[in-house]
Amino acid sequence: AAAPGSRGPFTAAEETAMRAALDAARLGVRGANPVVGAALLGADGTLLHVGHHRGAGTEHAEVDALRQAHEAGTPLHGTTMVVTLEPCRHTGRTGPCAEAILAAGIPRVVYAVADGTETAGGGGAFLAEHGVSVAHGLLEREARELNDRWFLAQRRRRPFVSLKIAQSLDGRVAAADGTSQWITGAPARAEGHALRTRVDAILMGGGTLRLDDPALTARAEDGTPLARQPFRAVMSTRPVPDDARVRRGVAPDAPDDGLFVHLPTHDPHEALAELRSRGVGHVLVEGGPTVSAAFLAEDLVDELWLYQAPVLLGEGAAAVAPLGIGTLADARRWRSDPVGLPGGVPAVGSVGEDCRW
Ligand code: AOF
Ligand code: ZN
Repeated sequence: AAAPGSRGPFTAAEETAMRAALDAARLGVRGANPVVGAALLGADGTLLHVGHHRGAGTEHAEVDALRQAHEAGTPLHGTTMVVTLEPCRHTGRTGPCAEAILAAGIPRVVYAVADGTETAGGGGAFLAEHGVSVAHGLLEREARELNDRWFLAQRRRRPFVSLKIAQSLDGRVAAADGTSQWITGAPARAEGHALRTRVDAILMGGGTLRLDDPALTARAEDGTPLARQPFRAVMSTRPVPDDARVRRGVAPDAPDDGLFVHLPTHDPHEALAELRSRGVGHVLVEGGPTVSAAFLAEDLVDELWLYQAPVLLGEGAAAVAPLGIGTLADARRWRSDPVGLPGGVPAVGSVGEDCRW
């Protein structure tokens, strides 16, 4: 269906407000939900309030801006709501924003990019049908880039998949006797925890579970658990032992914090479908050679974070189990995107899809 309303023209004040909304959106946490910013623009072109969405389960950007206006007693007649994503039209964990905007009596809405989801889309049409002046497409490219992972996950109807591998110079993730802690240095491990805070779920396989018994929690450099914890998923057809650390989460005395997920399958598609049904928009696979190979073989890796330490391990396990690639013509090629870690440690974040962090 054609997008509702017009594609402009836009005033200079609307463009300034959209830039402010984009900046505000960047303050949000990327995850199951997109990052979104919303700016309320006065009739005379002054920027009145700027709100943003703080992550899944919290109020939407438009609601944040409306709440600020309410608290400040700002009159809303003649104002324009400028938002980086089409206002939602559903009642999920929050919302619907389109109805809140209509109820507030705001006469004009400008958004950058459409929300194409079945659940939340259609807010623009709803507003236009109810007599609100709706325009879209202002700074659309910037707004799309801001949520490129989220848009990709929507198109694929599965969570965005990042694969993390910490390996030796010779592509091993453990020594011959199975010892693996630690191959990379402290800066790479700190970066790994920063990655964990940005995803909705971390996934490992049964092999890694039995070998390393990882907790899969997100922690600060000093070891304290971070406020936002991802799901901890184990993909294995075998039972997960009752005393596995992954079951206990950040509080060892709380046996079940609701974040542990057992995925009793070897099929990564099935695993992703189950995670998606729990609202996971971005999963980090930190799973060991078998799980890494399972996702790579099915072309399910959107992004690879490769940490390569200057160490040789010789006979240890290869980072990725055999993929059945027999000749160079069948090699999987990636676009490499070098990034520097704090402390000058080089790493390579190779991005398989055409999108950036
Ligand atoms: C908006 N404004 O700030 C955001 C929107 O689970 P919920 O209720 O938070 O809804 C999430 C969906 O709403 C999300 O998948 C996306 O389609 C939309 N996000 N919409 O109007 C916002 N974050
Ligand atoms: Zn909303």
